[in-house]
Amino acid sequence: MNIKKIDAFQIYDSRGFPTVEVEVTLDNGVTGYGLVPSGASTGQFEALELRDGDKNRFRGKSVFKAIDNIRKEIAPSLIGFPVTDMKSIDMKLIELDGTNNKSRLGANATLGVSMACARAAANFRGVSLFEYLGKGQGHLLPLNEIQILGGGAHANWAIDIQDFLIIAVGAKSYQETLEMTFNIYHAAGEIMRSRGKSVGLADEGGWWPDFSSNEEPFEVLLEAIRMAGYEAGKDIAISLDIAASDLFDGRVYHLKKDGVSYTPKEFCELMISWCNKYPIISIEDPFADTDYESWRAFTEQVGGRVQVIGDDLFTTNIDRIKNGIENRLANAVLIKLNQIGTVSETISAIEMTQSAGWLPVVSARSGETEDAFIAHLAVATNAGQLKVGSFSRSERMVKWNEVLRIERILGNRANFIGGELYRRILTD
Ligand code: 2PG
Ligand code: MG
Repeated sequence: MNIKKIDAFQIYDSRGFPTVEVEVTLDNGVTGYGLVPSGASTGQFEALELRDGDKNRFRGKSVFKAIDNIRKEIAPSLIGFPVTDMKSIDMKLIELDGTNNKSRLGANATLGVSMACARAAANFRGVSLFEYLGKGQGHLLPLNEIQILGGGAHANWAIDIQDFLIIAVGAKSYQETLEMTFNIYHAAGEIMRSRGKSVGLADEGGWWPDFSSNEEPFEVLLEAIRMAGYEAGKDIAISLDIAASDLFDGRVYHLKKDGVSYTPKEFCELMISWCNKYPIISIEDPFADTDYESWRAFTEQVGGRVQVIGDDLFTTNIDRIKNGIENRLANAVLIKLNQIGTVSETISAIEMTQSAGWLPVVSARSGETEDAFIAHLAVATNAGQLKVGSFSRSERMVKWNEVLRIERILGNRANFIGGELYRRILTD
């Protein structure tokens, strides 16, 4: 079944910023769409998100050039292509762009087309997207990593650390992870309100804190876990995204809220001390994407008991992941479609991560849409983990809810192993 038409439009993401919607139509009239997300704490090695930069329109953020590239360059080259040949479609997009970071056509252009083609192909086959992407092999429901408190670039630097998240390691089912999260999210909200610390919601739906230090959130989290009736470390573990590239000036790490700067060695010691002091199961981007030495030292010391995730470090790029595996920089990889710009390359990144015995975490961006593509991607690849931000706001909930629908479709083929997953990497 061949592609008949590809069209693109400017729509708006969860921050109200312009983004790309693509619609693909097949010869038989079947269609598929793809909506492109957008990050705020973006890594310097990510594929390029093309924005117009015209200060007179949408503060420079419109995406009309990317849309033009889809209409004028990508569409004419892909019309007539068999839609189920995902690899060739994505190869064609890479070749058409011709750069190593999608900077000519824009990763927002290539990704929108790649996602829309995948969805049109699934629709043509009459199967769910996860079944199409996973060739019928995807059955593992993800353990969720859910933000309770937001900070960093997502909350105007109310605190320096970007995400305080929880993982329901004791949950017996996917549904139970949501129930446990619900209980803790609302307990945390109550605590914040009663202490006069809540000023609203951060970009990903977590509570926007008014804290006086970067460690105060740990207390609130631990109290919320207790108040909700769970045991920290057993039922619920803490997870952090430090997003440390944003804290590093090339020489030292700054925690402005605490008024302290740390050399890489000192910052590594601080991260290790947090892992010793709090029930942390997972930590993402504890160091800048150039500070390999700290990554290696940290992973060597705590990698046997803590999941160490590279986000800005790897940017879903197989060359960077390969380097990370060879140099033992981490033991897990954050996976974001728009960091690399096609669905096939994203799946290759997941496969490379898994074949090294590492864990992938499929992730949303802080600027999200109503597209639940990543819920399908997580199940399709048996990735085992999904990170979407918090437990509020529909651009987040649509992903958690989509996994519930996938669970119903899978029926008794669905599998959930919860915290057991970490046995694959944590040996201590
Ligand atoms: C991250 C993401 C999602 P952003 O750092 O992991 O939380 O943020 O999309 O802003 O890069
Ligand atoms: Mg991150």
